[in-house]
Amino acid sequence: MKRSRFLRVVYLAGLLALIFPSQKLLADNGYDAWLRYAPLKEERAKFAAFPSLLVVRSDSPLPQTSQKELIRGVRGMLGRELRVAKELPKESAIVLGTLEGVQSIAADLQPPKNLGADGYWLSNQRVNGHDCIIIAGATDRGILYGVFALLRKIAFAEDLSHLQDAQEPANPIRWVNDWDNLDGRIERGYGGRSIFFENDSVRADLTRASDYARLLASVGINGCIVNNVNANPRALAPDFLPQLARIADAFRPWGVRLGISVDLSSPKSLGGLDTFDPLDPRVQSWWKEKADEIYRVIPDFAGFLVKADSEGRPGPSSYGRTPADAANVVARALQPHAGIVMYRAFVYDHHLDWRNPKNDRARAAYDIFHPLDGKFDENVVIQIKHGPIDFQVREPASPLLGGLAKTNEAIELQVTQDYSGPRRHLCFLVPMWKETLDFDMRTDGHATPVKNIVSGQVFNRALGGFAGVANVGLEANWMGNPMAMANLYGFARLAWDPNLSAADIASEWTRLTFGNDPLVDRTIDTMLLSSWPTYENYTGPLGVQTLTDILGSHYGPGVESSERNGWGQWHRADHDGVGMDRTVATGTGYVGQYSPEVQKAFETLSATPDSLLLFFHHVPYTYRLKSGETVIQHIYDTHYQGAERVRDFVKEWESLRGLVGDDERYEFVLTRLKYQEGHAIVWRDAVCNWFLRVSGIPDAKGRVGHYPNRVEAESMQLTVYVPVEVEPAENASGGKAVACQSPARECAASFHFSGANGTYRLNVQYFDQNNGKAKFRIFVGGRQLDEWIADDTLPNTKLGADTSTRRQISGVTLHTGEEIRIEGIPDGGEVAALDYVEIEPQPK
Ligand code: GCW
Repeated sequence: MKRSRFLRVVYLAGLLALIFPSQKLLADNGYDAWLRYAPLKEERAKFAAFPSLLVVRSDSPLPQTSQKELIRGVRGMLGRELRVAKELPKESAIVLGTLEGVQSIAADLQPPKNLGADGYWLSNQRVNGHDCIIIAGATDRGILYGVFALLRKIAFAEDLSHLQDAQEPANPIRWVNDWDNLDGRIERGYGGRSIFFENDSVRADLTRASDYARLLASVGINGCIVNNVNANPRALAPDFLPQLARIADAFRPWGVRLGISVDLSSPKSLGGLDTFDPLDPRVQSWWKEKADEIYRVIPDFAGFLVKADSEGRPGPSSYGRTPADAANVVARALQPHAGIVMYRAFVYDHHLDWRNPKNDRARAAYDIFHPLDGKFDENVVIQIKHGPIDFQVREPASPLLGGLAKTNEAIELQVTQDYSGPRRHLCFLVPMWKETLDFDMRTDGHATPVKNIVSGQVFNRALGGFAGVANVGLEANWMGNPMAMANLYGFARLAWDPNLSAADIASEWTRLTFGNDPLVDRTIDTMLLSSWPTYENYTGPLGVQTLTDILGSHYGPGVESSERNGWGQWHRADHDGVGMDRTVATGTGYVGQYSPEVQKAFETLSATPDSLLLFFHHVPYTYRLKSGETVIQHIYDTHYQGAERVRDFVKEWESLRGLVGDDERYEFVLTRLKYQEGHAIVWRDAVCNWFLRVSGIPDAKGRVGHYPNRVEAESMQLTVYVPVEVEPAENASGGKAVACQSPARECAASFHFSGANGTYRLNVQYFDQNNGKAKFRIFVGGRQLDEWIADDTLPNTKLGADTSTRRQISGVTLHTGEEIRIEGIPDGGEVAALDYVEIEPQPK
């Protein structure tokens, strides 16, 4: 840029800053997530005595990263520029290094003894007569974690005058898994395309990969599997490994080690052998040579993640071998290099005969892996999904978590909201994870909560920990919704310390993301903490699981999609009752996989908690819960309560206008919450109507099937629009919609308002397919009220619950008899379909 132009730009920027308040210029697209380092305001005064000098001796990469990060954070939050020195000066300072390192600078320091790997010590000490802040790490990684911990304390405006905080992670393995395909798509990813891959190669620009590693490091994550568990053998190809090495280089300054998912058939499909039988010596040498090749280019390679014999993936069963045979062969190849194998316990038959009431997918992991306990090598870790099925909205803790006393374990949690309202529904999963982590397996009759088993503590295992399926993408806010980042933050914080409470994690995240205003903190925390039970309420309560379309997007309702097929996610609802009988006495025997004490909690109807009733038992709809309510009425009520609660989320968020730092995130989240408000109603109606039809038992409160404020599109006066059936019927109001099908260029639906004169809110329920951008216009008494384009990217091309959405038009004055007319202009495959218009008195 020429100098004169540069000056013009600077001048213009200055002028803009004068005209617009600074907040407007600080638009936030969510990229910085919880690392915003937003300037502290009046709280800055608390840091008047904060040192201006930073003493660092080590030139190695992590201390260097730590130094830069500290300078960056302090600059952002306190507006101070730290100076750096190698020797202790005659003024107060921050001293940063390993435990030995800081002692070599200040010999009198007494750091805590036996600080575990990756632990840190933050402390306020007098050194040479000056107040100093010590940031010491048990390892280089610990230094970095200490820096991030101190920066968090500054962001929370904590008093640092009595700083004394020694922490070490509860779990050695704190990894994320990203299900990125090498072509750039992400399986169950909702934040855009891969930050690592495009066109079967590693991206040229890995800025996002290194920024991701920074985010991860800030909350203690130390490993990342970068490709889909449904692995492409190309991940191990000779020309691909140097490309992977570039990602490892981007991660390394942040202490994050790279690992990859591997396809167990690679010796055959990639290596050209005629077998991948793990017990064939040629296969064994293939893995050894491959491991050596990897470590030549990635010396700190973390290891492999394996999905085998699962959902069509190749595995040892092809040769009559066990998961232990397979895991050990791969593990022995990695062992000389200190690499590990994470072998997933998500192994099951997806062609189960649904007619056999004894069949049960929930049994699979335990049935397969428990007999192999003790047969796995020391560098194998069995990675176990937290529940026995598949990241459902409510599952009991997987019995396998308590069933491996002589084997390393890690718990797999799903950060990406696959079954929990991908990117659009607020669903903070930490409270759900906490329930599993705190669940007491009563192994050998002792208190053995899951968190202490997976950490290795209960059975004295050297390895263990957490794996979180993150699936971040190229969109600016990483996960498609800034609120979804609370799950990534929470996952990592739990991996570090599973004893943290959900409330504390929520509050930490909120304050780092939106600032320290107590009203903002309280409001957002309340929303977060109630969001999972709310989602459960309007999707599938009582442990029946998420009644979503399990065969497709896992998004909208698909109550019957789980039934009469081999996938084994059955709820077995029929005319008489609902639920899976998993008892030992009369059911699938799944309950018998738990320790005797836990069995007692689930085997009988009277002992089983309502929240898991239908997971363990098949009961008639008239069965009375502990609350005294019948099952069917509970299903109706919770769906109404859930949808109602989302309405409150919108109001609660609206109360924060102007308080959450910037407008961009505020508006983004508001749009999402309003969408969720409408979609929760789609869920409510679909599930309630399905149960009404199947059970034949009406809602005692008269709501289900009666919608007095609605005018169905198919009953309006239609011009060119035609009524169409929606499949399944419960996924549209009245089972029908109206569509403007080609070759029509424009359609209209109209009716006359029959209510009293007044001010109303109009909810236009329409369908936004992802194969076009239809236009809508709405007129009242001939005057155009609103127009919009259906250009959202909902996950379906068809009319149904995935694409059903609403336009809310508030404050509309209506007169009795006035004509309301909606025009639809189709586009591409999108047919400008309408479901209904609901006219409700304008809410206060
Ligand atoms: O729930 C299923 C998902 C698959 C996923 C699988 C797994 C990666 O539908 O998309 O595949 O779980 O966890 O392996």
